[in-house]
Amino acid sequence: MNPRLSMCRVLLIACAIGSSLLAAPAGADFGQTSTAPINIAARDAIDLSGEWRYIVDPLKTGVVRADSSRYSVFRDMAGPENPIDFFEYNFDAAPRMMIPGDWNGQDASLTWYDGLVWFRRTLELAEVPDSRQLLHIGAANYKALVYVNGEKVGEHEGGFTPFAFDVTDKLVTGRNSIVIGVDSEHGNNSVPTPVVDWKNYGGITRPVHLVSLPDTYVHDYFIRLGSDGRLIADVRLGGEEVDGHIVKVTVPELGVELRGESDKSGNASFTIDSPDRLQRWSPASPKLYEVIVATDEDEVADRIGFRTISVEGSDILLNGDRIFLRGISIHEEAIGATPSRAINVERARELLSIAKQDLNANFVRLAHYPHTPAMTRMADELGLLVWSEIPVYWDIDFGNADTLVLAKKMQHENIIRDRNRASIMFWSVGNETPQTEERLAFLGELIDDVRRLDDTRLVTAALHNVRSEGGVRVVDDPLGALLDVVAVNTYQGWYGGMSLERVPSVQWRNPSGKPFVYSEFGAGALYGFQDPDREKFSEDFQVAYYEATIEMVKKAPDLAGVSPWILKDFLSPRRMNWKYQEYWNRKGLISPEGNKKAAFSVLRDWYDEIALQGDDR
Ligand code: GCB
Repeated sequence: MNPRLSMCRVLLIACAIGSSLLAAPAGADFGQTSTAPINIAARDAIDLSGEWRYIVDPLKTGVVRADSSRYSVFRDMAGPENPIDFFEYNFDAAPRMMIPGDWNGQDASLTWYDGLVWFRRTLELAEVPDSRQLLHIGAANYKALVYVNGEKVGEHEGGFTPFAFDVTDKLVTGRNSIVIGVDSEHGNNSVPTPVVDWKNYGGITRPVHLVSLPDTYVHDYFIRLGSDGRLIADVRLGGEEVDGHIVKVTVPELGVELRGESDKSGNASFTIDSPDRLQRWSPASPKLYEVIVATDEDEVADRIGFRTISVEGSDILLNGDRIFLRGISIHEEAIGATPSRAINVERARELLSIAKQDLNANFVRLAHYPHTPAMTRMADELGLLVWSEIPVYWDIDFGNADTLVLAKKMQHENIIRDRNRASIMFWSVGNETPQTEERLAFLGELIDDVRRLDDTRLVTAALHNVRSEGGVRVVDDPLGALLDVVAVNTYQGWYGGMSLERVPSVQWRNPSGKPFVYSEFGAGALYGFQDPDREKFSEDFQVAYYEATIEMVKKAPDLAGVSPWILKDFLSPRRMNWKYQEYWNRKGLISPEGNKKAAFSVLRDWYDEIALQGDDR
């Protein structure tokens, strides 16, 4: 046996994780002040997926008249057993829709509905469980009000991250009513604001579970290679009396068994030399290991890959070797003429396989908000590096302290949920934000938080403030100084008057000396529209655009990768040109139904060429 491994078998003394953001969750309100336990799919849980009754409440009467039994939808009282004169709602008579799912694609009258919908699911319990019960919601866009048996258990703001509430003392033997009011409306202080270039799908878009947990349980963990290549495991317990529990982290295939005791805050930390036979994760070889995190009362199994990510000058290094990112941007929207926001494992495999196999990509930008764990886990499995982003998009209310709290919370929830995913390379703090002092201070705080929560990945943001100096495009947004990687979106030849002939000769300068990525470029094309004269929106134009832009980007100094915009056409109400768009942003390389446009192979050919040069590690 490897002597280092045998050393791993000794009892290791636990130490605190030591971050204020990782406050002990004992008895916490998971919704607003902390994060939900991670890796719900691996827990003992009742999956509440399936048909839920729904009531559309356009005037938000259930909220405005919450004190009236006639109107308080969330109480779910309408029925013969409650004989008041009458109720203004009745779940038993209401239509049903599938959860997880957005309402827009399931009820034609709700295609563009933006407002409040109440959902109800009943649950028969033969007896009240004697263990701790958490109601866990993968995501609900945008605000959620959660009730169990008529009592409010909490609320959550933010459409793309998980939240959970302890409902142990709300459950009863027999029939239980779970009501979730979801309001998709955004305001000027929300993140994002109402003005975005994608469809604002409403509803409970990710799974809902009733999770059974022991009194003291594994709340979250972060198991990774540190920048020095050592194996680090931080475990945090939640629940009661978190002090003094045996905590074990095992990686059976590597013979690693770490054992320690939790401290007063429920934290246990371990660091060991990596076993020699550890195979590192990479796009070319996406090796995942079974990892088991256990205490004397709880056990959670995960599949985790190990790799290092760093920067050296203008290069991005994966496992110490330079990598060029052959990427593509993706929205969370399924393939199909009436798409859905709800992406399950099959849909994730479908989208990401097109990127990995058909396009020969090694990188995906999951724009512009945290995608479902089905996507990030699939990226782990298929071998795709990931850009993960929060919806700090365009001009949000950067001067508003509450908006900052909200953005921090979203980022915190996203990072805690996904920081065990080897695929994630970048945490992005925003997209195309204005160059102001307020924005710099706001994003500066988010960047500090990322570094506190995860020092094993790179911080970036998609910039768009570019200065022209003697015809050269200079990317010197002051935000670049705070980032590890400078990324920029560019649409010359599509927006603005520049002809495609000029595009290849456009020069760029990146004064930061840091790695430089084109986080977007693209042009619209209606699948099947051919035009030798290359009218905009023809496939021929898109081909010429990609050829010209690839020529331009190839010459960019310090180029570390690209993620053109975008894999698939996606719905966006801003796209109202009925000749070509019909509410679709047509910059996809595939049509809504998944048909490849001609430009797909232009990008694929370039990626094949790069991969042949040996940049695929
Ligand atoms: C951008 C935005 C992206 C839009 C895209 C477009 O710069 O980041 O969200 O969808 O341009 O198509 O205009």
